[in-house]
Formats: sequence, structure tokens, C-alpha cells
Amino acid sequence: MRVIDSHTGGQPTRVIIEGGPDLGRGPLWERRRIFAERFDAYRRRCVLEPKCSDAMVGALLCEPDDPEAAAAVIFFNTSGYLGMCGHGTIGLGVTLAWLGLMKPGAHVLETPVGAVALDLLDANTVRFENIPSDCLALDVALEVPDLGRVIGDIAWGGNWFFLVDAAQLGEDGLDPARIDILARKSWAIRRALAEQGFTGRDGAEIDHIEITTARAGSGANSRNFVLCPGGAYDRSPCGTGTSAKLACLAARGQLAPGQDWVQESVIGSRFQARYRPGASGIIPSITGRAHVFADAHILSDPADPFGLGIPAL
Ligand code: PYC
Repeated sequence: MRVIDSHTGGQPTRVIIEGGPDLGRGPLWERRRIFAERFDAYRRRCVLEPKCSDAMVGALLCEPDDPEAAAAVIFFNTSGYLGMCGHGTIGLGVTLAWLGLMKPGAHVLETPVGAVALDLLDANTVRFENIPSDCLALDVALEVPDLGRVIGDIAWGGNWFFLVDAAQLGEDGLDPARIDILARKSWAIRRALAEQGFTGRDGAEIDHIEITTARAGSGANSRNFVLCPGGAYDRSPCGTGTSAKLACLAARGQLAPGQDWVQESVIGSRFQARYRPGASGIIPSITGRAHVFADAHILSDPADPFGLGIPAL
């Protein structure tokens, strides 16, 4: 498999551009199912250790269904498949530009959860309009072992998020030196959500936990820590997480359409964001920068006992 690696605000994306599975044609959500059921070895070879790090998000470049679309993509990570990925969309746009396959300007990108408008602003900068995002429930009370009662919001931004104010967890500054502790607290929240029956729409698992604080660096509105489904934390401000945050701010009347919002990650990287009203939720617009750092081939050695990755221990 030929892959191009990039990072968006510190969070890596690995795009498979050659040698990936042939999923046929048809709706992308159906092709994602085929990928998961029949070709999961490709995901494992691409993102699991020892060939990769647990932070990596993979992106399989596919033929779009819509002839007007520039590309189609299925995102995946160490634990499975994603609906949408914001930092990955920025990484993909910059990767396609680096390959000479995308020119600056407006494009459509197909994802399993809907079409995304992608604007390549320059070789390293992408703005995208995410799928409609909304807040399903505000101020949900959860009992979390060792943390007590935690109140948070459930929101959709292309993935399902539970958003918690950091002060409730005694983590007001979201200090990067406390990333391990933030991850442990987020895992406890995620387990409690599942055990207490809290889900997204249609019983979907809430598999991203987002802790946010208004105490960000100067020029930013908020800092976040996002726990991803496989247990890694997002080094970027998380595009789908920023979309979920905007949906909650809009639901509370705390951010008006068109108003700028700067979201900072726990390591200090930033996305510019804003939203416009849509028919079924808000339409977030997110701008971020990515850098390509590797053009590589993933080799497959049948004698390698860890060729399909180190299984979860
Ligand atoms: O940027 O949307 C995102 C994302 C999801 C998981 C990791 N990054």
C-alpha cells in the first residue's frame, strides 16, 4: 500500500492512495460496511502498532459516487471506522494538493455520513463545511465512579460526543502535563455513559469524550481535550468535536451564526470555526492547516507475526 502521511495541528492522517481494498461502487456507508466486514486487515496493517501510532487516523481514498465530487473517503482508526473526521479532511485536502490532484478552490468530498464542502485555500490550509451538526441533549447527569456526578451535553458533529466542562473534573487549565489523567477521567466517563444507557440517536455509541474549558491561550475562545474511540487523545482541536461544541453553543444561544470561534487543542494547535444555520442542525465551517511528512509503502510480510498489528491486550 502506498500511503501519504500528514499531520493537522499535531494529529496524524495516513491516506491510502494505492493498493487499498477494492470496495466496488455504491453509497459510501455501504462501502464502509464492506471494508469493515471483508477487508479489515487493510485497516489493521495501516494503523496498528508496530507499523503506526495509536493516534493515527487512516483515510481510504475511494472513487466518488457523485461525478461532481472531487473524491470520496472512508476514515478509520486503531479501533474501527469513523463517520467523519475533521482533522483528516484537512490532512486529505493538503495531501491531494501535495500530489497535484487538487487545485486551490472549492470541492466536494463524499464521506459515509454525507457530502462535505472542502475549500483548499493554499497548499497547507483547508476550510471545510461539515455535515449538519446538532446538540441532542443539554445538561445530562451521569454518575461516574471516582468522579461523582458529571453533567455534560450529547452532540453530533459527524461523530458522537459527550462534552464536559473541565472545571467539574478539577482540570480547569487542561494542562498538557496531565494528559494521562485526562485520558483516565475521560475513559471513566465513556464507560459510565455506556453502562447507564446514554447513546446518540438510534442507539449509537457515544465514543468521543470532549472536555472543554474557556481558559485557552490568548486569541482562542476555548481549549479542549478529546478522547478518541481507540483511547488516543486528539492532538488537533478535533474538527467533529469543534462542530459538536459549536452545536452546543448555538443551542444555548452563546454563539451567533457567522461569529468567529477559535478552538485550541490540549497541545495548543488551533482551528478557526463558525457556523451557519442549516435545515437539520447547524453547518459548521472549520479552517486548519496540515503538513505532509511522509510518502511511504506499507509492506506485507506473511512471516511477520505482527503484520496485522499487535492485538488489543
Ligand atoms: O478531527 O474530527 C476530527 C477527529 C476525530 C477523531 C480524531 N480527529
